Amino acid sequence: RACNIESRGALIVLEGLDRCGKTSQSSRLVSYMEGLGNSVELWRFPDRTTNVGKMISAYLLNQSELDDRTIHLLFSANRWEKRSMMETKLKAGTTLIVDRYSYSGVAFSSAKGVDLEWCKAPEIGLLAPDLVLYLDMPPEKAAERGGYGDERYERLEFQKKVAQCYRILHDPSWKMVDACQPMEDVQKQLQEIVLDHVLACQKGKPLSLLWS
Ligand code: Z5A
Repeated sequence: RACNIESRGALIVLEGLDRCGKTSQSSRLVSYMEGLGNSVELWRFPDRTTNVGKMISAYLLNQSELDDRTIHLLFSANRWEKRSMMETKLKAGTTLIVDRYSYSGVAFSSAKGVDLEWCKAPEIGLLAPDLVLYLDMPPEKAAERGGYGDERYERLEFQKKVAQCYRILHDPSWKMVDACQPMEDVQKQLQEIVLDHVLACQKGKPLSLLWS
C-alpha cells in the first residue's frame, strides 16, 4: 500500500550494534545535509522524552524490570506515538535521519529468544524507511570502543546474538558500510549514498509501510 504524494523528505535510518557509530554519523549527516540547504532533522529511538520513553529509559538503566514482550511493545509504542509527526514532517519536505528504528526493536527482542515474527507484528504499518544504512562491525570490535556502560544489553555475548538477528532481518536494499573505518571515511561513504535517495523522494517516490 502506498499513499501518492509529490515532493517529500526522505526517511533515512541508521542501524547497527551498540558503539558502531550511529549517533556520531547521524549528527554528521544532518550537518552535511543542512549545509546543502536541505530541511533535515535528527531523530532517535527510543525517544526517551515521552512518557513511554521514560519507562523504556528506566528499563534500560536497570531501574525497572519488565517482561520481554512488554518492553518490546513499549519500544514499538514509542515509534507509534511519533508516527503521525513523522509523516507530517516528511510530507512537509523535511528529511529525517533516524538513529535506530524497528529493526533494533526486532533484533534486540528476538536476540532474547522472542519469536521474530511476533516481534515484527506491532511494527507493521509504521512508515518504511527510504534507506537503511547498516554500520557493520564485529561485536568484539564494537566492544573495544570506549567500553560498555551500565545499560542493559551492553554485554558482548548479547551483542553477538543481536548481530545474528540483524543478519536475519537484513534485506538487499540495506546499504552496508564498514564501520571499522575511520570516522571521516564512514562519513564520506554515507554522504555519497544518501543524496540519491533524498533526490528520489523529492521527485515523488511514494511513502510506503513497513512489513505489509
Ligand atoms: N533498543 C531496543 O531494544 N529496541 C528498540 O526498539 C530500540 C532500541 C529502538 C538504546 O540505546 C538501547 O535500546 C540499545 C538498543 C535498544 N541497546 N543497546 N545496546 P541507545 O540508542 O541509547 O544507545 P546506542 O544506540 O547503543 O548508542 P551508542 O552506545 O551511543 O552507540 P552508537 O550511537 O552506535 O555510537 P557513537 O555514540 O556514535 O560512538 C560510540 C563511541 O565510538 C564514541 O566514543 C565514538 O567517538 C566512537 N566512534 C564512533 N565511530 C568511530 C570510528 N569510525 N572510529 C573510531 N571511533 C569511533
